[in-house]
Amino acid sequence: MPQDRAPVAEGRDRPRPAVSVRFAQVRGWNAAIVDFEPGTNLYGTGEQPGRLNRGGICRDIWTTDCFGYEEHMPSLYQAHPWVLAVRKDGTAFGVIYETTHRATVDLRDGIFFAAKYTTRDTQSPGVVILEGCDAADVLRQLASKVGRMQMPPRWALQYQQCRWSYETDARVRTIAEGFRSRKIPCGVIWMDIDYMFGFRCFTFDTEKFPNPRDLNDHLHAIGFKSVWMIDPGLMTDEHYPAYRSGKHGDHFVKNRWGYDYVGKVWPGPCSFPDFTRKRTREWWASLYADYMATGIDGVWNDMNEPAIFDVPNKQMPESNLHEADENLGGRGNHLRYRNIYGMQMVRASREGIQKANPEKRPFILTRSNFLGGHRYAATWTGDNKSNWRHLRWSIPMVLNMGLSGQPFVGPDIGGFADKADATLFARWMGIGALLPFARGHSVRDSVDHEPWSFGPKCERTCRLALERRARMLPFLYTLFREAHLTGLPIARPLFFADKSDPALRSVDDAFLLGDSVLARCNVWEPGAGAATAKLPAGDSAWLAFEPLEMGSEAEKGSKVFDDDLPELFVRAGRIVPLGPVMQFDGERPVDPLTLVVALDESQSAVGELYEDSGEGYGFEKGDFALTKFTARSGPDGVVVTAKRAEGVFPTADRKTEVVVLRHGQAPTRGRFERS
Ligand code: NBV
Repeated sequence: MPQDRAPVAEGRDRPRPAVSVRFAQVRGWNAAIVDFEPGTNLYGTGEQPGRLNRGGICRDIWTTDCFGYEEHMPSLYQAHPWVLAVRKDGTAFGVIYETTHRATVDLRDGIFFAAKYTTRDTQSPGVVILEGCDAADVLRQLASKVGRMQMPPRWALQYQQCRWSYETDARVRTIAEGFRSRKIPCGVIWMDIDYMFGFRCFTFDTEKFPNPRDLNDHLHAIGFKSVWMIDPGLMTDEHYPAYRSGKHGDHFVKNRWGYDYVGKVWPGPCSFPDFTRKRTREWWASLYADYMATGIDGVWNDMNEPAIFDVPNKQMPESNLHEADENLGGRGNHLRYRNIYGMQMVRASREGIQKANPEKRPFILTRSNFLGGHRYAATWTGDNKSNWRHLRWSIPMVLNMGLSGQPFVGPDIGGFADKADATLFARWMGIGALLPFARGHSVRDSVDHEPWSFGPKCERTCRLALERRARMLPFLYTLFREAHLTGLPIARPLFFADKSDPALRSVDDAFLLGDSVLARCNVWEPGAGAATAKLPAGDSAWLAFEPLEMGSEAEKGSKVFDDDLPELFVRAGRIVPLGPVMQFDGERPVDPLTLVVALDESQSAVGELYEDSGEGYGFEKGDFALTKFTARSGPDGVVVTAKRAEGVFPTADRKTEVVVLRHGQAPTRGRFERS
C-alpha cells in the first residue's frame, strides 16, 4: 500500500531540496525511497564498520552485541536512522528516518530505508530532509533538531587506560603507578566488570576491591580519575538490594504474557529495567547515590543493546513489552523500543550521576545508543580486533559517528579482541591519541596491552603520542566547546576543508581536527604502504608541525620524529594553542601557553582558545575565557595579539610564546601582545 506523505524539508532560505521521497510497502515492511541526483556521496549511518564513503552498504538498524565485528555482520551496537548526503557541488542534505523500530538502511542504489512493524501498527515512518549549503551546515541543523553534546569534564579528554579487567585493587594501583614511573601521560583508569560482587551492579567484590573509596582517593592523589562499569541486567536474586527494589517498584521489562522477562547475562538470570518510562529512570538514577559517593568519577554503561547470553542473536524477544511513557509512544513491544533501550539507559544514568554530584559534569561511556544519544554519553566503537583492518576502520568509524551527530567517540586503542604486536600497537596509539575519545582497552586473556607491554621502541612511540595529546589538550578542549555549541564534529573528514575536490570524498587514512589541524596516518602494516593522503587545496595550504618540537617545552629533551606517529599539519592562516606536557590534566597550570602560527599568503593567521575550570557549571554563567588570536607579520617579525572575546575566567599570569611555521624552514619565534 503506497503512502502519500510528503517529506518534511527543513531549513529556511536553503536551496530547494532536489530530493524526493517515495513511500511504499516492501515485503511487509514500510519503506521510504529517497531520490536525488547521481554523483552524491553518502555518509553517516552511525556506527558501521568499513570505509568512510557509505554508498553501497546495506545494514540493519538494530542494536546488536557484535564481539569482534566484521562487515558481513548486519548491525553493530548503535542505531542511527540517518544519512548525510554530499552532492558533487558540495551542497548537502541529511535524511532522518523517523522511527525507533527495527529497520534497514540500504545505500546500494540511492537511499532506501525500511522499517519492520507488527501488523497492528502499520503507520509508515516519516522522513525529514535537512537541506544545507554544505555538510557542516546540515550537521548544525541536525544538532538543533536532536540536541547537542553537553560539555564534558576536561579530564575526560585525556588518554585513559582500560582492560577487561584490572582485576584487583592492587593491580589497578600498579598500572597507575606504571604510567607515573615511566612518565607516560594518562589521566583516567577504568574498572571493568570484575570489580563487582558476583557481577551484581552497584556492588563491589569485598576481596578484590575491599575499599573502593580508598582506591579512588589514592588514584585522585596521583592524578587519576576512575571510571567504573554498570550493566543494565540486574541479577534476579531476592537477596540483592538493587534487584529487590526494582522488583518491588515493578521496574522490569515484561515478556508477552506480562511477567518479568528473565535473560542470562554475567551474573546468571537477570531482569532488565524498562528505561522507557520516567519513573523507572528515576529509580535507576537513585541507585547511583551511594555508588558515586565512593569517589567514582565516571560510569561506563556496557551491554545495553541489551545483550543476553544463550539466545539467538543475543537479543530478548521482539514481543517483549515496554510500558513506555506516552510522550515516547506509550506501551509497545521490544521491536519498537530496542533501538532506544541503550539511549534511555544512559539518560537515566546521567540523571543519577548528575544528582549524586550536582556540582560536576557527568561523564558516561555507552556501548549502545541511538541518533541524538550523544546528549547523554560518549561512546566507543565496540569490540574491535587487534588487526590492521580494524585499525584502518577506526578512523572512518569515528568520522562517520561525527557525521551522525556523535562527536565524542574513539576506538579501543590497540584493538580489543586478539593480540596486538609492537608496530600495530604503536601506530594505533599514534592515531588514537588524536581522536576525540582516547582509551586503550583489551580483552580478558589476551597479552598485556599497556603502552609498555611491547618493548622499548613501542613504549617510546606511545609516550610521544600521549605527550602530543597532552600538549594539544587546550586545542582539543576548544574543539569540544565548539562541538557542544554547534554540533560540528571534532574529528572531520578531509572534504570539510575543500568541498570542491572529489578526491577528498573518500579519504579515510587522514582526518581534520576542527578546521586547523590535519593528521595524515600510516594505517598499513610494515611493507604494505605509507601515508599518502592528498592534502586539501594543495601542500601549500598546510604546514607540517610536530607539537613536541614547538616552543620552550621542546628544549626539555630531544623529541626526535617517529615515523609510527601520524604526520601533523596546521592549516595556513590558523593559530593552534598548545599547553605544556603534563602527566595528567591539572598537574600544573597551562604555563607557558604556546601559540603555533601558520601564516597564510597575506602573512596573517587567526585562532582561538576556550578555557574554563574544566569541571562544573560556572562556564554557563560566564566563568570561562574565549580568547581570539590574530597574527600579523611586520618589520619586527610576527606579532600575535590576543583579545578576550567572551567570559571572565582569569588567565592572565602566564607566559605565552609564539612559534611561527614557514614552509621548508625551521620554526622561528614571534612576539605576543595582549590587546
Ligand atoms: O565487561 C567486559 C566487556 C568489556 O570489556 C567490553 O569493552 C565490552 O564491549 N564487555 C563488552 C562484555 C563482554 C564481551 C565479550
